[in-house]
Formats: sequence, structure tokens, C-alpha cells
Amino acid sequence: TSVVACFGEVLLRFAASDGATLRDTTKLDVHVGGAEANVAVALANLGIATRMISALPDNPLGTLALKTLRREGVDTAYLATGKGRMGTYFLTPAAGSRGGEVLYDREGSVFSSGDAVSPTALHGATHLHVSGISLAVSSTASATTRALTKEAKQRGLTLSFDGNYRPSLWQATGRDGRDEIAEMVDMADLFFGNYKDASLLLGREFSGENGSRMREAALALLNEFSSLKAVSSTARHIENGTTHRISARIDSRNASAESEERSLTGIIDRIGTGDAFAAGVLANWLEDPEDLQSAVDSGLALSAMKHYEPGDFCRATRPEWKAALKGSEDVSR
Ligand code: KDG
Repeated sequence: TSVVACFGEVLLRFAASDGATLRDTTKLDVHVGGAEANVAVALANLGIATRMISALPDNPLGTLALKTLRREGVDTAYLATGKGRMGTYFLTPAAGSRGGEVLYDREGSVFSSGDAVSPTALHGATHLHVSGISLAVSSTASATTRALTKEAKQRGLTLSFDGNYRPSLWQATGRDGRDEIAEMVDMADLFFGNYKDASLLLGREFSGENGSRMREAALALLNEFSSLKAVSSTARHIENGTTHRISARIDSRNASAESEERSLTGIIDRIGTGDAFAAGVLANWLEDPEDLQSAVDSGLALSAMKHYEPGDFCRATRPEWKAALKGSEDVSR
């Protein structure tokens, strides 16, 4: 059975719950987030043994993050504490035709200043999940990420890497990220990314419709990175002000699979949908790496469910997830 380790920065998110902009709000709700922590929480809620490897400040904000992850069923034994601050982000959520906006306030956080990862952090784990955000936040965090990933490979763990391209973080530290991201993709078994990640990595543009652009990018990545087993991505388009269509695909060297498009209305919170997708794909792929169709369907089902939960996390249980896969929307009584 799988034991998944997720490595990355745990963040606090501050946002108005009524959709107000940061500029005009008088009240901010707090949620725990961070892309890799979101994956950990989604996996733990599906009943998969999952640990979080990270560093938190030894203060009440760090304790809040730790207690929250523990409550979600994530193994918090490998969360180090250290000197520095809690990383945060402030969000103006997308609403109607207004796009969303994230303001990061995380410079000098315990995680990005690179407190040591426990030497036993990977003991007993079978899979490591990391993302490009940990490369972007600082050179120190990038070095820690790469060292942990190399150790995972040496220990025979499988590795998934989510590109999670965040241009503002890369720009803030004056790096473009290409080589560091490429090194990770080179080591990964499974890569989550979109055409923007692919353009950065391969130095060429991908055009065309969402589906064909994703396919072209995935095949080019599989061609370029020889150890990569699969590339997976979601696409979204807005049909009108309220209806979003989402779809996903996964490509390996031998086969590919595409999910049926889903139509979503009345969305509550879009942040963390990519992480829910990654968790859904992983949950299936770890059990059966050959069954790409189930992996992509599973990822899309979980990411669709995330759209209706406030905050970063997707807390769908295994039975809810299985029911969503079957498309059953009835009320059980
Ligand atoms: O995928 C959701 C993340 O974007 C959110 O949790 C914040 O980790 C975060 C980041 O660095 O953007």
C-alpha cells in the first residue's frame, strides 16, 4: 500500500467570504492552504496514508496550520518548526467577469529560508509529491526540494511533480525557473502541468484549441524527458458568466485518456482545484498506473467536487468520490 509524502510550504490564506475585493473588505476569513498541503489533505480524506514534510514557525500561526492538517488526517510527524514567519497569501476571489487575484506575503518564511528537513522524512514513504512553487520561493527552498527529490529517487520512491508555475514568485527572486523545473521533470514519473509549463520547459509556443494544445504539449514533454511516464493536465473554459466547463487528459508513452467534459455552475471556490485534480489522479495512479482512463476521470471528479468547498482543501471522502465518479447526484436517505 502507498504511503505518500507531500513536500511544500503550508500557507495561511486570508480572503473575504462574501467575494469582496481586498481593497474594500472589512473582514477576512482564514483558511489553511499551500498547493502540496492541499494534495495531502485530499489524499488523507480519501483514506490514503499521507504525511506532510514542511517547516512551520514555532508560534500560534504555525500551530494553527499544524492542528488543521492533523485534523484532516495528515501525518504531521515530519513538520519541523523553526525561526521565521508563517507564509501567507491574500485573495480577491474571481467573481462573475472579474478575475481573481492572489497577493503573496511569504518572504522570509520558515519554509523559504530553508530549515532542515528531518533526515528520516522519507522513511517508510512510497511516493513523493512536490511542486514548482517550492523551487520558486527561494534558492534555499529550491536546493532543499532538489535534495529531497534525489533522495526519494535513491530510495526507490515514485515521484510526481506539479509545475504550478507562479511567475510572480520567480520574478521576485530574479530567476526564470526553466532549468530548475526541467531538472525536476527529468526525475518525475508523473508531471502535472499545462501548456504554459510546457512552453517554458520546451522553449516553444503551443497553440490551438485547449484539448489539442494540451495533447501536443504532453507528447512533446514525454519525448523530451525520458524518465517521465505520464503527463496530465486540466482545461477550463467559461461558457457564460456562471457556467464553467472542465475537462482533463493524461498521456503516457503508450496510451492516452481524456475525461468527459463536466459542466459546473454555482461554483463557490476555485482555489485548489488543480491540487484536487492531482490528488484524484494520484489516488488512482498509485493503485493502477496502467489505467489512465480511471486516473483522469478520478482527477476530474475530485477537482469538480473542490469547486463547491470554501477554502483551499478538498475534503471529499472515498464514498463521495466514488459516487461522483458514477455521476450519482441523488440524496441518500
Ligand atoms: O493551488 C492552490 C495554491 O495556489 C494555494 O494554496 C496557494 O500554495 C499556494 C501558492 O503558492 O500559490
